[in-house]
Amino acid sequence: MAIIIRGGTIVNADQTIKADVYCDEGKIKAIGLDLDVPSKTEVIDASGQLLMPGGIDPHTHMQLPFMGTVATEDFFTGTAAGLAGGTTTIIDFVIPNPQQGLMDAYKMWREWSEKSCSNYSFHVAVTWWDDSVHKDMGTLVREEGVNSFKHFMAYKNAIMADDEVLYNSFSRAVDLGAIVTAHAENGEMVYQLQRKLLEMGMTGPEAHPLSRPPAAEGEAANRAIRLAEVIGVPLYLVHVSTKDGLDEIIRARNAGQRVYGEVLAGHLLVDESVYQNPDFEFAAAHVMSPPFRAPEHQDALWKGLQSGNLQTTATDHCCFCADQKAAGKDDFTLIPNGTAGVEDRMTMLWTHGVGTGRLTPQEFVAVTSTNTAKIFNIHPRKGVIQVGADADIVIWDTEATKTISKDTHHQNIDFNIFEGRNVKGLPTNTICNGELKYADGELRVKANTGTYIKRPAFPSIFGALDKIAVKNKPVKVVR
Ligand code: DUC
Ligand code: ZN
Ligand code: ZN
Repeated sequence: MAIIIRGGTIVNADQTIKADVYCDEGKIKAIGLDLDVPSKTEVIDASGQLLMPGGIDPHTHMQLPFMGTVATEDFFTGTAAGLAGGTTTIIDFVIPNPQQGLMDAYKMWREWSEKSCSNYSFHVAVTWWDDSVHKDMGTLVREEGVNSFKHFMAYKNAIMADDEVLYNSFSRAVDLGAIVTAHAENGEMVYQLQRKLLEMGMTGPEAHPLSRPPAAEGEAANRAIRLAEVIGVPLYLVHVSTKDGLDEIIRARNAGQRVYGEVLAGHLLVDESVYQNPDFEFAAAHVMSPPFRAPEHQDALWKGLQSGNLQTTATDHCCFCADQKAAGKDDFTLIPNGTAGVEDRMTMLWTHGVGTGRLTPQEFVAVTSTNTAKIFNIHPRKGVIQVGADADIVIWDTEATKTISKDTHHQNIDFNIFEGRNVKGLPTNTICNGELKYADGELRVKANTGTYIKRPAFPSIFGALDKIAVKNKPVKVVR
């Protein structure tokens, strides 16, 4: 059914205007004051509220098989929880096991994700290399709308990509017009530190951050950036958690390199003291990689977001419950890594970003939606409220408050890293592809109603990059 949203103020990343929005057939069809619409149109009164582009979380892991178990949040419950928090699109990850074909893994994830109830898309991880991977990357870009490839520089003996894989994959991506992304932690350093800490008898979750020091991120960020520089491929670093990683991004951006950085709501708002908690369940519930950090890193991350050196916010939503975390009771390296947040990202960013004056409402829209849409080439279909865009809209009550809790959240996990936090600024209605999917505290969702979003390759960017790469072309000296 067509919807008209009346009385609200539209906040896009580039302008704020008071206007009604008419949506039909999944699209925004008209914007203006006192619009005339067909009589059967559903009317939503948004007086006194903001209308913002639906949130895009570029980093989730629904039902991920990982570390001997499977994440509890599936594509239905996870996309529903996202909608309850104002997020209308997730970009999840296909992660092939080493030696598993990329297309095989991609098909598996597409099957699992059919139960989604919002928009969803996939980055595909390159975890190993041979000719079939080279070929499958081409098929994914040309036929399946995958324009981003992920590289785990950590998780040695599992999904870690070494420099050879990184080099091959980055080179293939640049030829295809795709962007590369990386989880930047030096996997060898982490592995050796884990062994050493265990030998020292440090078996609890307090050892987790010690095994993944900021230098591990700084080194890997620099390595990925330098490889991308030489190859000429745009690079997106996921979950930047340290000043060390951020400084590498700033250096590269100042040198004119196309490098982007993502920050997690969790890294901005939870600090490393959680690992000192004497309660194993509490500390283990916070085990994710990279770990939560000391406050000086959090300050740097906020500044990175404010300055535009970090462009996007995400969650790395990856749910493991207490019984799963218990696998690492006697060995912290066996605690499944992951924490939740897809439902809370927008309100936590609003409360601590806009509510504190760090971000303007327009900047909030940029870092929760628009920038991600642009970086991953789905703008202006997504990330903006304008005629012709998909009707993904969150209606936002800046005065609404709640206290976050695992007892009331929609996420399928028995813990919330933001438990007890008071937030101000919440979605009252979430419209996804023109359908009202969340209204006044109630989800109105059905499984298998989501939309897979294809993301085209970047021809124009690569024209420019080719020209830059020419600079590095060898010139044979004639003797
Ligand atoms: N980090 C996590 O904490 N979980 C999933 C994968 C990752 O890189
Ligand atoms: Zn990661
Ligand atoms: Zn992740």
